Amino acid sequence: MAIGFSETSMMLQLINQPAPEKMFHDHYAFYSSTSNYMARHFKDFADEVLQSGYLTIKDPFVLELGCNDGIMLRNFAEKGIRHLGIEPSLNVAAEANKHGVRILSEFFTEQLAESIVQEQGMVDAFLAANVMCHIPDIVGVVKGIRRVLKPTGVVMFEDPYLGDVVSKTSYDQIYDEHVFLFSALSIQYLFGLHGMDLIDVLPQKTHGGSMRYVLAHRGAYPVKNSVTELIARERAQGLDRLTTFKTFGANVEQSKRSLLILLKELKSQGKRVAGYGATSKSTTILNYCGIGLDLIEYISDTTPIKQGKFTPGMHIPVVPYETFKANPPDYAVLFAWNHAEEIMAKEKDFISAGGKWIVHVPEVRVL
Ligand code: JHZ
Repeated sequence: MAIGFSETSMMLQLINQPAPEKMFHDHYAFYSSTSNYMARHFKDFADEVLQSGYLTIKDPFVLELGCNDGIMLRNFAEKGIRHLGIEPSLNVAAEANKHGVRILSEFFTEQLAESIVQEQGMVDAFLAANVMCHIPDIVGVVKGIRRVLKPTGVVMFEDPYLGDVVSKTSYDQIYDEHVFLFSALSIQYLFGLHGMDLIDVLPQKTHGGSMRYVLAHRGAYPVKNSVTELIARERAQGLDRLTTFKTFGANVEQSKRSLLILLKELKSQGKRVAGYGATSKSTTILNYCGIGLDLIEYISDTTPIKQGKFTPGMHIPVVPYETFKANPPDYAVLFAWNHAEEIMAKEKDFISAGGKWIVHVPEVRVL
């Protein structure tokens, strides 16, 4: 897997982009609701949309792209607000449906936007979380948004933030589903080409550092200072220059070396090491660093659909959480490092029994 950067669009992206049908189908492995923190986050996101002042007071219509198991839209459904979730992965969409969420199981395109407008009208808010960066035909999506969004409507979407990936060397955010890693610079450029303004930016703690972007049709709303300030910070960080990503590449190699030295040292001391959280991110670390069963004996994960399977490429068994509880290792690599707070609070027994955590962000260390 290789990434490329354009100094014109200021976009960082995968060179080879996988077909969406290969990633999003009827046995999609990630259920958004596996973390309590994320459930709270999306309830807050829904409340912020409702209180934002951007929605029409009479019968607002909210659309969410890639609504997964309905973790956000259920908050609108419960309040009787007109909504629609677009979710091509049938298994997670079925879960959303159980929570009273209205679903269309298709990929979002300009044509689909047209039929939504014809059949259900234009939307006040177009929402997405950890979805926009997954879509190779991002231009098709932006064109669809332009069609479906009311003249006074807003787009609010969030994704892992490139500024955090660079500053924390969290290279595990680069994997097949993450076709792009966005910044305010690249989003402003992309939507600007299609007559839309970036009007606000709101940093989020989720996924190890995310950014929520707020966009509207050109001139519909004033651009907030937050945008001007973040763009200036991004230029200062060098997110508009190729050299920054060359340095990032060198930091990634250093991170790989440190992790391998640590794991091999623990192995030579006869310590047992397992992984915690069979995240998408872990696939990048395992394959890039060449970490297999010789260094990690299993990875524990609470998601039933992942259990009993093997990690892509390195074939480490993914086991139920109960295995971790019954047979804890000496060291656990925290592949779900973005959920550290929630996990540390839950795993006090592991620590008091002498267990230790290994994290690789922002640098490799034992906690
Ligand atoms: P988590 C996924 O990435 C895939 P991942 C996707 N491409 C994306 O963009 C983001 O999410 C949004 C487990 N777990 O959130 C559950 C425990 O076992 O870091 C999950 O499998 N115990 C859509 O996979 C995994 O860890 C726990 O206590 O990198 C966490 O995955 C907790 C809290 C989680 O996202």
